[in-house]
Amino acid sequence: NTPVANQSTNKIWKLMEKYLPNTKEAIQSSVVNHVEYTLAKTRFDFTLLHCYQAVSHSVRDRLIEAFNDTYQYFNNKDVKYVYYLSLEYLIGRCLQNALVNLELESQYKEAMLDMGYNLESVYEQEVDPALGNGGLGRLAACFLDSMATLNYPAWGYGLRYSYGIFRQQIKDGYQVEVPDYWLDRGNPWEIERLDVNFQIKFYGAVTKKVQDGKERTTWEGSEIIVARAYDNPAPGYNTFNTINLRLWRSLPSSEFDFKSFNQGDYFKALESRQRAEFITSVLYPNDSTYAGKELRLKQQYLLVSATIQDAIRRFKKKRKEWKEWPKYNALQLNDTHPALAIVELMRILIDIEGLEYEDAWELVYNSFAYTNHTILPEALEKWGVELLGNLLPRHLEIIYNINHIFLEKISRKYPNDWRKLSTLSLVEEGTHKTIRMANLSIVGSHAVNGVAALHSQLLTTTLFKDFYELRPTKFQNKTNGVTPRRWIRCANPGLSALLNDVVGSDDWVIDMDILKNFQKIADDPAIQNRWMQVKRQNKEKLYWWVKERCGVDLNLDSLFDIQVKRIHEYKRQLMNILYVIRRYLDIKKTPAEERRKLFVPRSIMFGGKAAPGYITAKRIIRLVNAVSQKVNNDQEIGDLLKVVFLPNYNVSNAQVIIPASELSQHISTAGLEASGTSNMKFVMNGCLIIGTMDGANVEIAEEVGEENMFIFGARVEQVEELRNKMRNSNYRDYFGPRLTEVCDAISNDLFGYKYDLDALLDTIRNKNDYYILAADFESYCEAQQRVDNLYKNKSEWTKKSILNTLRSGKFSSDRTIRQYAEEIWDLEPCEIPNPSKSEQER
Ligand code: AZC
Repeated sequence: NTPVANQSTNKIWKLMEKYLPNTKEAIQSSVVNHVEYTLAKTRFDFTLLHCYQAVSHSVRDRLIEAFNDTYQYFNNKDVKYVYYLSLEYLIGRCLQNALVNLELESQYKEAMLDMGYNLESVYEQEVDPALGNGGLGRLAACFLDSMATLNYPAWGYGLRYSYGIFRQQIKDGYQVEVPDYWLDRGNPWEIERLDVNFQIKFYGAVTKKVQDGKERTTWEGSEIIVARAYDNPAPGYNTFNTINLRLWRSLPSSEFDFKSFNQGDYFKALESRQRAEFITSVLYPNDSTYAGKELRLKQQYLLVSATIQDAIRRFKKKRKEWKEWPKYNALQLNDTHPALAIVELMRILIDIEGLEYEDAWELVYNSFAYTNHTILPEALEKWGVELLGNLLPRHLEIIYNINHIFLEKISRKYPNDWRKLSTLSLVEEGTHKTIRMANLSIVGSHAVNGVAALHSQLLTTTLFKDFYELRPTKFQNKTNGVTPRRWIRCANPGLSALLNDVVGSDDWVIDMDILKNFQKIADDPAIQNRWMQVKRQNKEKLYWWVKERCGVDLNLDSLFDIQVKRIHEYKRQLMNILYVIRRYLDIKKTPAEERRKLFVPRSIMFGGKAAPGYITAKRIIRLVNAVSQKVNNDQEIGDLLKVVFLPNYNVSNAQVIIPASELSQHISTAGLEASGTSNMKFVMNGCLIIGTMDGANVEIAEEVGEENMFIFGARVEQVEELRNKMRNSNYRDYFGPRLTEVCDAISNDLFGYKYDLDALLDTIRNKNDYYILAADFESYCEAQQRVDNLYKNKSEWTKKSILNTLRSGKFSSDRTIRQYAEEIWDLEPCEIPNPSKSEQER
């Protein structure tokens, strides 16, 4: 007997009404249920990994309740959504973050301890999903946390790569890349949506026909695949709101290669299915150079097309009129990687929905906004017209159309100004004609922003100067931020407890600005002592981490001095390691009995991945390891200086490294680091910065005070002049004696690897020093001397450390996201009632 539909759904709803209880017994029984029924494990073959999986499933059940309620609520309230489009998300481990944000960490700790498990070691079982390269991907993850915490109706959209960024191993001092198949133990956090699939087309032909006196264009793709949704709940803190990171996976479509199949070529047919799966197989491991490969373009289009189709479906369910689109949808482009979304929405509106071109453009323009993350020319995406036109013929046509109309306006405004026309054009002419994705993103967006004040200013005066002059009001700044939930509350429990005591509550976790009110504690000796104890415990944790992975015994009393970030010439890890050599030579020259008086013991650590094809970056890693080997084994030096390369820098390692660090290096050539975000994490964790006036360092100096940092080096305005000066001289003139001695030591084979290292030095010799390392070297050495001097005074150092944390409020991503919501997205928060706070049923 089939039940009457209504009756059966009513019954289901009744049964679903209750939320899972969070008593110790309820938590334990839910974990045990998952052990038995989800994992099908017995007590005889049960490991710590299974424990992690069962706990995660139990936490996920709770996330799902919040997650479903959140979108149901948004839907009922008929809110405006923001869609955050990004090819990268470095979300890091999920278990602890979910427990902290659901405010269930202590309950789970107790429940697990009672069953004989230490929750900390359960956390360690989780793989770190690394679906991004660096700053841009981690920023997207911090933004999700803030959007959920601030109750904004938001969706994150990205790709579910099977292989994240490679795992870095160090063999013989060289970087070796190992594929990161992160899904091999399953992923308890994701929800596969078997019923959310969209068709994605590639290649094929465009046809035009006249219908009712109107030209109609259609595009038939010749390769059709499917994008399937995988949902990843992102819980807010101190709220029941939980939002979704929807990641697309490519799959073959059901209409797979029938021709081969019917011709009896079974294996050829299967091969074409596998090609479809390959699209979301691997993340491109380039941080700041653009790949130019067809597969990458396919990835970008897949994200864009599936996301736009999903957003349109959601919009249409409410049966709104098209003109209401911008009122209900904001789309944010995380760099130009998803810029084709502009064109895809145009295509659907014109070709499928039948809108007039101008009407479609208005909807697109008013809903899109674009964030730029770098002014490095090698990172700017330019797709070859041939490649693009072959893969997406209709999109190329639309781009030409957009450009045509745009350039017509320009030539009316600036008659005969060919320079303007050619720089503003979406098309770069030449033997190899390309489409400039940044120009497309600017023209198609109502707002364009940089990621720190200095960077945004440079955009309007250099890279996008002509666009700025055309429409100054379009350009904005949104200084980056990081989430204090992951970067203090999860990563630094000792500091969190201390801040709770100082503030008298944990309100700072959602309102970092209140820390400013407690600055007088910086002078309090009792607080200073506790502060030092917390740092010491964090240093001990890193000590063991380093001992286990690098086999080096660090001196816990030494200054922990750290530079962790992608390896790039503009970030100048090379300057750091050359200074380390300088220090080494100076110590050696000093009589043994005076060394400890003159030099503060230091443990200098480097970490970061080099793009696999970036030879100079790889040589920098080689140099660090060569120096490390020499210095660490020099009996004369002992624990006065240790140098370590920390392998495989990623989010979960950062959570150990950052809280343990005392000095952190952000020493890019002025003007080249758009913002930096780890600088913010270090400051929050009471770490002093040695840095240039670049990116967000400038604003950090404004907030914490230059006197609480070690600022050095040329300012942006001086860089070009210094380069010119170099062009007219021999490197022996602009190197100065201290740097010359260091380079000579390397060339004289003090560290071995002469071939590699000489090639590396050539990047700064012979007028090549584009990153003005030599010009900044002396001032860097002086700043390092100031570091030593201050470290000798523990109380002064600690005072500055405390002030760094208390004055870091601006750099919470909550502040950043509020600004995006108010100044770009025009988005209101929508908080769903919290059942745990009001005993209600669903
Ligand atoms: C980075 C910038 O290099 C970094 O300065 C910034 O903090 C970060 O974005 C977040 O805005 N850029 C990238 O990771 N990648 C590209 C292509 O810019």
